[in-house]
Amino acid sequence: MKRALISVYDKENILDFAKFLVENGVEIISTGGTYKYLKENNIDVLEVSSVTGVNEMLDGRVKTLHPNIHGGILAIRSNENHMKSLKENNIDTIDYVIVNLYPFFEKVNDNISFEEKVEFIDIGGPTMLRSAAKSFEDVVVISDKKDYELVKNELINDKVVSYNTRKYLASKVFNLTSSYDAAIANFLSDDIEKEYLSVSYKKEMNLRYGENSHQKAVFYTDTVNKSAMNNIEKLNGKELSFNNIRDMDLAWKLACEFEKPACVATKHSTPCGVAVSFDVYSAYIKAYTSDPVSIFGGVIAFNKTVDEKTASELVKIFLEIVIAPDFTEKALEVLKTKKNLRVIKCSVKASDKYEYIKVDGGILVQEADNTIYDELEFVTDKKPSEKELDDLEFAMKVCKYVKSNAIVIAKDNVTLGIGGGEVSRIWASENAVERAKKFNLDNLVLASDAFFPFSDVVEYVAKNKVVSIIQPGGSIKDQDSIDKCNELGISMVFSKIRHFKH
Ligand code: 93A
Repeated sequence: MKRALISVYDKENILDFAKFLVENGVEIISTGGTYKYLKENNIDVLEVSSVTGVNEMLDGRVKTLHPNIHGGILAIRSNENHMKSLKENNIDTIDYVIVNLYPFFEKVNDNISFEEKVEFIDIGGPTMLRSAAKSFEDVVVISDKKDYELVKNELINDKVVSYNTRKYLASKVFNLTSSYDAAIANFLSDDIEKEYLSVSYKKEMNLRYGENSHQKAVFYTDTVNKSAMNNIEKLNGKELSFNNIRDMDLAWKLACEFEKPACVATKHSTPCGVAVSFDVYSAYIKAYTSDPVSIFGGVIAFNKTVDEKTASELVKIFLEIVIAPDFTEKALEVLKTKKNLRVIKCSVKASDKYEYIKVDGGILVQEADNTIYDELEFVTDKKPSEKELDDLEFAMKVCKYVKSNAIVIAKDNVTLGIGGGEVSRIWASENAVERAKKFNLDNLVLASDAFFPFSDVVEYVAKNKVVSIIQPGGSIKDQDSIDKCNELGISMVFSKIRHFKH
């Protein structure tokens, strides 16, 4: 007679599957809660304690951790010695192991005490799953309730569960238990310097393709840390693509840098127009006007609720995504007139602590760049005005999100020229200046993500209406740039924090 051990925290769909097994001559053994549930629903079931000869103990911490269980799972059926040992110890084989774990992934974020969270660390469940998965030659292991149907169908059609399916189910077990353990490791310590990197991500969705259409891609979300991209809700539009999620992530992070109403337009993971103003409408108009060309097909992020007036402007051009903390009902109605426009609500600020960057054969981990600067050093004869200081801070915030070498020229909390991704700082400056020139404005400010190795940038931008500069400083030739500012009568401040983005 075949035997199945069923121990499930989540009891959804188990009745139907257990009934099916019983009807097919399988004897069922279960742990306390599962036993009770099956019994109440008139399913023939034996209690685990009748197999182990020991009652559940330590408030359920020890239920199935017993040789009568693990011997019955782990014995290699084709190995005579194994089978002899089972016989000598009066142990019967277990052929199906159906377990779903204590919901640690869910509970770790709940508002419960540390000790209560610890109790949601399942020990017996993963142990049974791992035993059964190792024994996949002889044992069918189900760790996901979605697989009841798969196993049921094979049993109906072929009377047996195939080798490939058993192996697939075993691989699912180790995939689950490794991320389950990683989540526990993170919960106990999220120190990035520990011996192994424990990251626990669960598949959110398959994506149609990756950065390009010939690349397969999947979106995984963090099981432990619930930050921006696992708190998004799509209110309208086509499914999100790989590039959409990346662009949206950057746009959202930058929008989260501002307190006052802000609009961030991005293209290819690069800010192309950013503005802070007294309301979202005017922020959008300013961001749009600052570069009405690149925004086409772009991703727009707001840090405040989008209203109808703004929505009516947004639908005038082709956009991929609008992301905001919320939308008024009327705004949503307007945006929904564009059936492909992805409208995304994101209820939390970007707050990831770490950033992972893949290299061939490895992974680099660093703390996220969660600062702008702590204090400024005023290094020139001329000091920036209050208004210029405000613009310098604005420009540096944008600069942080532009690929290095990054130069941002701004005025009145609006970007006028963004030069990024250049291999020389002077070229980045030239790009920014060329764009800013179109507006024919003066009294511009400039931010640079890293120090100036020479005084050439100062000389060039001062001639092009820049009157105040913010840069981290730290070059051995800092004095040359300071002298040049003094000579040309402009101000410069050192932020002392570099914002490389490679
Ligand atoms: O507390 S445990 O770590 N110790 C065990 O021996 C054990 N055996 C099964 N947790 C254990 N389980 C888990 O109990 C299973 O993984 C399942 O999630 C749950 C089912 O308990 P019940 O049948 O009492 O509802």
